[in-house]
Amino acid sequence: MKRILGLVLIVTAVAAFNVWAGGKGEAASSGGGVVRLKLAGVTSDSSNLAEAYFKEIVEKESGGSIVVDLFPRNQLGDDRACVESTIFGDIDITVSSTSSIATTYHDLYLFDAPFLFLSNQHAYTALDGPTGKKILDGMAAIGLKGLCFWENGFRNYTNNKVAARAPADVRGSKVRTMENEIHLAAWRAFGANPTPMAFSELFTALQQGTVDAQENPLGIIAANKFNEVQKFVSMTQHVYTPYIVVMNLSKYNSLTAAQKAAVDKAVVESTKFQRETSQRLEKEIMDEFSKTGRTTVVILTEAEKSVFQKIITDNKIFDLVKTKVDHPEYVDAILGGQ
Ligand code: TK8
Repeated sequence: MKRILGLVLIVTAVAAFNVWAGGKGEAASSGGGVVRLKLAGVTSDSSNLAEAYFKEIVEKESGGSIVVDLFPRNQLGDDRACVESTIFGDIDITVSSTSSIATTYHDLYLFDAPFLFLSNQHAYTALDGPTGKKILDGMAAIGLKGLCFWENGFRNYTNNKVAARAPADVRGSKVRTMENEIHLAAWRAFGANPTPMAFSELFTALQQGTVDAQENPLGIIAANKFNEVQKFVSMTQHVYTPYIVVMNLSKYNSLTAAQKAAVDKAVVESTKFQRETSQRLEKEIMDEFSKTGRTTVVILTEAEKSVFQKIITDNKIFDLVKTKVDHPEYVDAILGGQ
């Protein structure tokens, strides 16, 4: 009897300590009952800031019962490697470009369709609406909890030779693309000579001239200093690439209701923050490129962009997208404004 009473006292004391320590946010390194989440981030400043913001909210809202350890700037590997580690549970949360993992989760090919989104707002409406939710929820089939979509941004073509404004200017150029079939097909249709390559090899390839050109959103171009090895940034805005933030599903399910609520709240708030930051930084990056003068930002008119868009239509790239995704009806839903 005495022994049982002793045990009850100890358990109660430990629980009380956890509540006290948690409430003061002091449970961080004590281990006892604290859940540590390993978060792998990408090489974009807006994402890095949002990763830190996510950590802050989760830790505060969970009363210190969750600690998020940040591994920003792809230090644990390329997006695809990190997502695979998240499926296995070696990493708990990963931020990844959707295009990098479309081979693993086919519905993400949807977002590789060039000129699917013509504005950031259209992207947000679709990604936060019913189609986006279905795509996030569908990730359960591969052991992931799809948390949300952040913004990598509209992709732009950079090169060293010409202030590109038209398909004729990219003809024959050896442009690095992601290892993604839709991107390859689109660049072939534009008349370029696309070369798929891992992102981690890209800077050196540009520097050494293994490839002439690449395409990425402004935030990635600036954070990886591609502007130091590329003279022209043409604002082709041919593909809007979202980031998808994923979590190991069993890890999410193992959290208490209160901890899940903390994660869910951080997801909503960090998404708003990340997109606002992405838009703000894109403006700053354009100003800075123009000011330093080393990189010329080439603004395409709507008419110039629509020449690229027509090539996508004429080459039936959307039909190719529909053969790659598991749910071709999502393409039409998004085109219909959802
Ligand atoms: C960013 C990477 C990269 C992607 C690429 O996380 O490979 O070009 O756009 O920016 O996934």
